[in-house]
Amino acid sequence: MLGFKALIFDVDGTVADTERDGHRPAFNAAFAEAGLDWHWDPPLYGELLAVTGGKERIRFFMEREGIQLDLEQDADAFIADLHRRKTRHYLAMLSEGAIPLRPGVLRLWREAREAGIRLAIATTTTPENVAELLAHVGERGLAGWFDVIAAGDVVPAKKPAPDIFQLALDRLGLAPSDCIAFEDSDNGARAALDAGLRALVITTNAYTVGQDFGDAPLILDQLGEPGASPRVLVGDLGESDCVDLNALDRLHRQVNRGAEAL
Ligand code: XBP
Ligand code: MG
Repeated sequence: MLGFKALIFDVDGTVADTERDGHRPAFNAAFAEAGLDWHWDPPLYGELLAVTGGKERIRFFMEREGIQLDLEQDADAFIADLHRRKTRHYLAMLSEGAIPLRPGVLRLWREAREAGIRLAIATTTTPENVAELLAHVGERGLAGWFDVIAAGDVVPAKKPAPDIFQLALDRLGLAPSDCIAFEDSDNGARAALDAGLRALVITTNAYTVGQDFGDAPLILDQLGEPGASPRVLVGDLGESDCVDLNALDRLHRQVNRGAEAL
């Protein structure tokens, strides 16, 4: 009997490597379409990823570059328009199946579903981005596997605030100790841990490797597949050779037994 009831996944960088070759070119296409000479190359985008949320990231860029709008221009409206353009470009990329799921993600979702473990998403990106990604990764009806998709502007504060994970827990009707969270970044790890999700799995990517993931008990370079083991940076998988339900149950018991021992 597995000791946990739900898996809660971040999206960008966790279930798919969306940032460098997805969101970033979509931002640049929006800037060009709006007649702006802004260009976010991969290193600059990596710095801007310190701020979650596309609209917040644009504002952060403008402030750090000292970009001033004309007096009659409303900054919120200007940013919202750029972000709508960006989302349109990003959705177009997703609709062409441009961005696959990371290794092990669909396998783990299938295993969880077969075992009666509930699935949820807690992400900073927009709900339509999540729906379009899930609709084009080769598994029909995938969005329907999720009991909860908590995404975007539905909470007052984005990651590293815990709000979106708290909303997912509320909508699941579960306690943090019933769940295991999956993230890729320092902001995401902070958000999950501050929501009480101590059973936290980090899968790093080129932008996040080396970041501070707090007390995350399991940090790897991917979830892996049977016969294609991930590189484990913190923690261990026990008898498993990839992140499967047995490895997750072991992690969940370790974290919660530790909590009981406190
Ligand atoms: C990552 C984010 C998002 C994306 C861009 O979200 O911070 O803002 O970078 O998407 P997460 P939007 O890791 O929580 O999935 O432009 O739609 O915000
Ligand atoms: Mg992420």
